[in-house]
Amino acid sequence: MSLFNQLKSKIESKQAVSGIVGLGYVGLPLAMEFARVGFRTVGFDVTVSKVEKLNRGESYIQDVPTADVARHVAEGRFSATTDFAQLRDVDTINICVPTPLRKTKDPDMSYVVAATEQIAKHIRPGVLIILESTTYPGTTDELVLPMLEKSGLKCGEDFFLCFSPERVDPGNPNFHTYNIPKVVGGITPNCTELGRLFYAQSLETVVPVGSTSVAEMVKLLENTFRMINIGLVNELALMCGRMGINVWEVIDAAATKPFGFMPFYPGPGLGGHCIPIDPFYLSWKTRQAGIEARFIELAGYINGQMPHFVADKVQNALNEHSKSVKGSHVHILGVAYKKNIDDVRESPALDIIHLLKQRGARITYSDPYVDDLRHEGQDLTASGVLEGCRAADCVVIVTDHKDFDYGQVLDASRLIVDTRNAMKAFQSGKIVRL
Ligand code: SAJ
Repeated sequence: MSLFNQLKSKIESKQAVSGIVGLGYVGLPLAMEFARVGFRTVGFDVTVSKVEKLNRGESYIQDVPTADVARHVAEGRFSATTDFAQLRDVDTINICVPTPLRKTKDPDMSYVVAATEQIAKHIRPGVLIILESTTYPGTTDELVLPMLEKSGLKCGEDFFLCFSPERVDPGNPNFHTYNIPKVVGGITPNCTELGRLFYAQSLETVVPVGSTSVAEMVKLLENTFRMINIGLVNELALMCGRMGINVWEVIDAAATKPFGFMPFYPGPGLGGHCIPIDPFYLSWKTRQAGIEARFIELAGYINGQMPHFVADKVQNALNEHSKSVKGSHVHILGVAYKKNIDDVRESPALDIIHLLKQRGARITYSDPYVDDLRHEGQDLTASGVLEGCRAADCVVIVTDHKDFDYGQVLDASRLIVDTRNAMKAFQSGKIVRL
């Protein structure tokens, strides 16, 4: 029986042992889905504390209940290890490691390379390998495949290689790993078929595509689409600000169009570990091909200008109250990169705080999800919301968490710069809107 048919029957009978490299917000939920349907699953990570926590049956990922980890560990269906030699014992391997940007906005492939090196070291015939980390089109074919074939094994016959973009949306109450359609593309049709079959055992919808590059490009289109449309409405906010038009009213009214329109909203800038990052994987690659990704560059510039625009708004608002930024107390409401989560990665709040400090303001902040802000040179501890609002010369709403009582904020504040339209229910001369 061919290696393809051997692996096919192992997957169909759920006898295949699944391996997940990288146990973060993508890898751990995926491991739980495979374990849930009966695959023996082994998680691989370089962080000892994560491995120890998981083997104690504890979760450290917001969307993965500890009870799930505990059950799968107790029933012997899931375990974690830092010993990559155990890759020899698994039949499928999902690579779910970070793909950040360097300061130069070039892709940092070091995590993917390190994971692939480990896999190449322990690869054996009959294994299915799937890269899930968001990356530029061509990565699987040009970077991962050659590293694996150095073993002498032939892709499509001895081992099988696919790309499948991760679409995890942390904190999303409706969409979870099992019910988010899964795109998968292989180096060969056999690879694609095994990838499709494997995911189909545990995920509701699988979308096979013709190649790894198509699958890589799908994810970049999805997130570049968001980044560019956010850039569009941010530029609209700048225009409307100059023309004295309420951009929020414009967007809400446009959103009544039942077709052909999708609302995006202006904001203080673009945060997170996906949207500000992924499009630059595409523009980096197209530049290698001699094509300038002008939309991405322009949207990146506009989104990057928003923190400066907010700092100017604060300066002008204080000026209207005969106060300079220098020496004023500014209280920031919300420092996470988007509402109702605790993640501050790439948060525009960090830029806004830096810019206002540069102009001499004294900064305090409140964020129910972020107790301490020790990021990118900041060293701040959260203070009480109303205490901060009462004491401040100007309050800036940067992240519109649901937990804030905006009526109380209005009563307690002298002046509010609202970058999220969080105060849309109120009319007051104290409010300066984006
Ligand atoms: N933002 C705006 N205006 C908008 C939407 C977002 O300024 O209209 C800002 C947010 O405040 C944040 C940044 O953009 O700072 C990114 O926000 P996001 O809503 O895109 O959230 P992310 O970064 O968590 O994006 C993830 C992505 N998921 C994956 O890559 C798998 C994205 O594809 C999802 O569409 C998005 O979640 C989502 O819908 O929540």
